[in-house]
Amino acid sequence: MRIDVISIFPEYLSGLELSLIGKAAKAGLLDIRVHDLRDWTHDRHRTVDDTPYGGGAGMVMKPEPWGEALDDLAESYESDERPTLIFTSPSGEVFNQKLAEELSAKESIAFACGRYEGIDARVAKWANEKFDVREVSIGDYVLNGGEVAAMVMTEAIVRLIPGVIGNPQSLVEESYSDAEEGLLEYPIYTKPASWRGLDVPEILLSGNHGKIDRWRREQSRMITSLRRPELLEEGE
Ligand code: 6GU
Repeated sequence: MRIDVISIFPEYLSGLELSLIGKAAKAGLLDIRVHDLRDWTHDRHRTVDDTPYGGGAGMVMKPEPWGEALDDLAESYESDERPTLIFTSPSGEVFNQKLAEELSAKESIAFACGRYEGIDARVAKWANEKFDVREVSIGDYVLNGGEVAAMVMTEAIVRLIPGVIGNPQSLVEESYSDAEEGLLEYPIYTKPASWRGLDVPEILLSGNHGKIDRWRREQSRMITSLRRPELLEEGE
């Protein structure tokens, strides 16, 4: 999979070279390319923003650098599949595991990281010609820019690519997975069986896997109903 990120803070994305994602890149499973939007400006100050038409607080990202950057990006693909272009935005559809799964099957994804009050709305409209465009948020709160959001989505997507995670069974048994009926994960324990006066639930030491499975499912339902009751309704 190829992932491109366009940002005015490319250094922000250096975290993607670490850990599991960095390893996947070194193993050739992943090709991550980070670009500085200012490389597509032509003025001395490398200007990327301007005041909003209609008034209001804050600045808006100018369309011209984005247009040129996305032109060059669109030209650079070798694959025939239409690349997916994600505009990060607190007003987008909310990212979740289902979207992560869908995106993990793509050949090429690109992130356009907005800053300030956002990118001139014509950019996303124009980009539809060459990309499958989506506007995506990572949750109901406001960040200063899309860089951290792009990293969050990249991590959630990349770990689903076959071969990135050593033991694929761990993907099956986690929160939000189909096998767990989209519920939150049950509590887990390791040795010692007794620690600071707290004991591991006895059933987990019983060796009875039918009972253990039932106990875990019950725990999942309980935790989900307490923390995320809306997930129980979705699964039914
Ligand atoms: Cl994707 N961008 C920004 N700026 N804020 C956010 C977000 C994205 N998702 C949640 N808040």
